[in-house]
Amino acid sequence: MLSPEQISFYRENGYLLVPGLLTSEEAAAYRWECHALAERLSRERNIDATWGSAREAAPGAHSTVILHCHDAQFHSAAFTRLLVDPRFTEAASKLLGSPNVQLHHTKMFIKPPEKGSPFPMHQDFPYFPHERHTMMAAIFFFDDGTEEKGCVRVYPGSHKLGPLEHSPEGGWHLPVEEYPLDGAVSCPAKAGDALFFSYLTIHGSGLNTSSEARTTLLIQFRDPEDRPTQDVHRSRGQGMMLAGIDPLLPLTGPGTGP
Ligand SMILES: O=C(O)CCC(=O)C(=O)O
Repeated sequence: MLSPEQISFYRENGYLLVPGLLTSEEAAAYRWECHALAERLSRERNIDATWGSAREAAPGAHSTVILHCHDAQFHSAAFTRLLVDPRFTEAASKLLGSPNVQLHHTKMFIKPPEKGSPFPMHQDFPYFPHERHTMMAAIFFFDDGTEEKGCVRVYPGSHKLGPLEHSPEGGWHLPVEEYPLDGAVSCPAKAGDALFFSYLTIHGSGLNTSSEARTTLLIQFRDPEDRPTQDVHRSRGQGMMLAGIDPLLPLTGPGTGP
């Protein structure tokens, strides 16, 4: 359960690190699932998802890699269980301010040792704009996300700025001179922690220069009554209810026909 102080911190700053949402044993089991998945996928194709703009944003980022899998719950049931884990859905519901929590998509990321790619600072808004801006992310850390491993960084309170203009080149990102990685607040995390943030919160992350991988799953979710303003970023499983109900579905969706 989140405390009133944690909820008001989130409202004020646009992000919240929840320590120990999973046990270290659970985090280790999810970490194993992620690495096994990356290995299966890498046998078939290149799963590097380094942004073109990341190569300009961080010195030394020219030959870096970030292993990625979208919609991880379609590859392993372990992730399906995490999506509906009440420790996650209760926190998500409290921060959304709605009993109803709807899945948008998931992304697994592994920043490999010594060469894990950074993410330039950005809002997630331009990727999937919505009417009421309820969209949020929770990043689960399955091993420690230290500064050296390229932890997530945020500009606290930036969610109050509203949608900002981004450059679409090499991944939607903000001007590097205006929003440098170094100017943001680091959010180091331990295995089992979860970092929640609004899709308007300016965030990014640094290079992994350590000798260990950084392994995470990002769950993107929203209030189901908040509708997209553009038909973009459709994902498998999008619309699945993680908590509560979808009050709009009886009007528009499956189950309404003969
Ligand atoms: O995992 C990270 O370091 C940041 C991920 C991110 O910024 C994103 O997926 O939008």
